Amino acid sequence: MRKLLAMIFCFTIVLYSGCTKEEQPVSPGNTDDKLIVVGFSQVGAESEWRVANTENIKDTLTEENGYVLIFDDARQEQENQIRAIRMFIQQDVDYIVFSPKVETGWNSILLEAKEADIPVLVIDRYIEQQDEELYTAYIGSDFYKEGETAVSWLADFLEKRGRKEEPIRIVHIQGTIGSTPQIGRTAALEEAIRKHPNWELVAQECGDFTKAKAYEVMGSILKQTKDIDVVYCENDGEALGAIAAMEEAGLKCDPYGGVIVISFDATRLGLEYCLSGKITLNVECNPLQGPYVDEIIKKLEQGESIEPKNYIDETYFDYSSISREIIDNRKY
Ligand code: GZL
Repeated sequence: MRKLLAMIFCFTIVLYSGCTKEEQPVSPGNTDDKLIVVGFSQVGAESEWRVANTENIKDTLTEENGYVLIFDDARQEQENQIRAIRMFIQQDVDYIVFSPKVETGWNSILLEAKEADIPVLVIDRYIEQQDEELYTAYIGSDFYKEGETAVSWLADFLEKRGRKEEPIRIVHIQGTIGSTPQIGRTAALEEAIRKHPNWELVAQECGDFTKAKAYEVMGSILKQTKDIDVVYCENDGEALGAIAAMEEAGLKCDPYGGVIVISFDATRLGLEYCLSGKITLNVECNPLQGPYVDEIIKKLEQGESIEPKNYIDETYFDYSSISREIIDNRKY
């Protein structure tokens, strides 16, 4: 008898993997609630931030919490995300959740999801919106505000050190071109450079949110000039790559007369660099979006109204405010 039960149980587990929502058995424990089937298309695994974002979604959309999660890693290719979303539509999932690698190129596939009557939740990055309402809700960060936080802090820091009028030579390492965080964080810096005539952009290159690419482009920049006051990196991975390249070239990265490094994400690794002073300012970008997704789906399941745009609260840390205790208590 136990063997027969074990076989039935294994067969049930196999059913979970590829069947549609109609075939979903009820969740163990509550006999009347069907599990909510969610297809999640993730950009990739390019940074510590992305890994934390993925882990948080997986830790939230669990079977115990009433879900079957179908996960796809697009490995940084938009085509893979479009293919995954089409697969979710064919599997007739209950919801589609995705973080769009870039803002454009989604209208056609999201129209297919709309025609299949499958609600889409956009997380993390944003999509360029045409006339149709192609998604149900957005959960993420205000990236321009993150950039504004960084440049306002920098202006204040320089003024306090009597460098308000001094020439400030800035290297800018951008994230994935066309992604919402790159667009917002870049716009804030470029606006600040327009406002501060003594701030000069000596180089602007794409680091694609990775340590390896940032190390490579920073190395090329250093062959042209080492007369650099600030390096503005659009995530922690880029900051680590740029710092490695600068230290190899004999430059010091610190707020005490060295190169001022600004970063975004405030991952635990990035904050370790902040504690050492190698990163002077780290603006938080919160990847813990799973609970927001769970709350919105549960509201939709109950027919309750939801906010179409949901921004996550964020803060910043600098070389003087960061501490071992803060880092040890961080969730990512
Ligand atoms: C921001 C997120 C960015 C992070 C990077 O919400 O899209 O992508 O800042 C990640 O670390 O690669």
